[in-house]
Amino acid sequence: MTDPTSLILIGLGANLGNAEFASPRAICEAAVSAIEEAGVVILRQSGWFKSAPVPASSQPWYINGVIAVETSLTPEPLMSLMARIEERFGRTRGEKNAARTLDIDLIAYGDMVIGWDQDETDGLCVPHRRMNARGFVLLPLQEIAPDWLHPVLHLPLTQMIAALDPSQRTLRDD
Ligand code: PH2
Ligand code: MG
Ligand code: MG
Repeated sequence: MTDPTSLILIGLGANLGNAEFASPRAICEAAVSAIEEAGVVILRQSGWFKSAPVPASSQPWYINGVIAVETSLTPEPLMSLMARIEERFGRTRGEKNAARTLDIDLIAYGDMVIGWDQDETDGLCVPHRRMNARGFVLLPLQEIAPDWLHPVLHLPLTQMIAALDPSQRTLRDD
């Protein structure tokens, strides 16, 4: 098994449909295919989860999932590819945390640490700055890489999941 700390991890989320796909889940599934068609190899894919919006709001619940991939793209070009796929699925950028047709986040790039010493709003940050406090990332990730360790916080998934705020509701979308 690949060393879990060497995995490139991508999170997907959506809570709106678009003209082509009625449901956020269909968008997320199509987004995984689009990532694959772009030449990125999908090594592992979690199940889909439904999760209450964080922070709590009256927005629709999200569909979330995590994939582990193999690619020769370094973080910046991989992020650009993800942004292009978001746009193709109708993503528009409005307010922070606004409802969206598709969000693709780089959760981790092996044990690489980038941007943690910079202001939150500046540029690329891996591991994703708030992934340790998001059930909709941690629970799918636990399915595909249960032994993953946070390269900055040095915490295992079990510990980050145990520390989640109880308001974070993340359920399998079977
Ligand atoms: N993404 C956000 C903000 N809030 N909440 C849930 N449940 N799932 C998300 O993917 C999500 C969110 C910003 O990217
Ligand atoms: Mg996000
Ligand atoms: Mg994003």
